[in-house]
Amino acid sequence: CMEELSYANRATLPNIHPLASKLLKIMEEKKSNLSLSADVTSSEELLQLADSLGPSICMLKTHVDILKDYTAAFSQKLQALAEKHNFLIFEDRKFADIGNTVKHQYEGGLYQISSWSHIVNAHAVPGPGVVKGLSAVGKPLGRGCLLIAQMSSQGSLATGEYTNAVLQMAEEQSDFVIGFICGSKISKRPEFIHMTPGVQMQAGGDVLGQQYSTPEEVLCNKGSDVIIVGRGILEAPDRLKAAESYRKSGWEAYTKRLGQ
Ligand code: 6AU
Repeated sequence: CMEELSYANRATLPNIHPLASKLLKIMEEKKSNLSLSADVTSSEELLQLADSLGPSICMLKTHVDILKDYTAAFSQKLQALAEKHNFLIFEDRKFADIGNTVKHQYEGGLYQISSWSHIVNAHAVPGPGVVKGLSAVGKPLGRGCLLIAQMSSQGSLATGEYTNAVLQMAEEQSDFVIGFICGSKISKRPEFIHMTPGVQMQAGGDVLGQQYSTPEEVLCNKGSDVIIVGRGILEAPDRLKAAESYRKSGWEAYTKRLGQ
């Protein structure tokens, strides 16, 4: 565990992206570095989750393309809940095409993601054009993007030189890129937010290659900022109780890292 700037201090850095600043302030206010990965297939269930777990989280991550009943009205209701409980929405779309195509995928189609999601993510495989395309749509709306620098799954190819190239790409477009999906802290720039999926109370994995680390390991030892938790909460007998216990573990690990 190493000493460093608090979330609150990072929120006021002169070069911080306004959306990154907003997220860091929410984290400090709610004492939460927990993002719920709301991987359910019914809109009603997702809205119920957002309303009941909203007070415990700093961000709600969606995969809207797994909903069997998505409507524009759903996205409006989700935005209202984000306002009510003060969390950001992150659509985990993992854009990975040429700039011109991702522009359409981000703005248009059935989901019109840019109209309701504060944050999206992208693979760096296509090169900087993927970020340029997303930025053309999202920047005027005050949106932000996370680049996938590492993955939690077994055998991931996003390692080493690839991860370094992602870092470079983020630095070159820091007016839209606010941070990374990664397993550990990879950038020294405190303006970037590190977010880590593959988190459960017990290390382990699933049968399809997912690999889990604990909140303590991710936030304290690996130096990441946000834990993204799906099944650790969704499969618990009491989801609210589970979310609160991840929030508490996450906050304790963070304060330990700060040396408080
Ligand atoms: O906690 P889980 O395993 O139930 O869910 C993890 C969530 C899923 C994945 O699509 C996502 O996190 N994810 C991502 C993201 C957020 O981009 C990257 C990655 O490397 N691993 C991963 O699990 O919704």
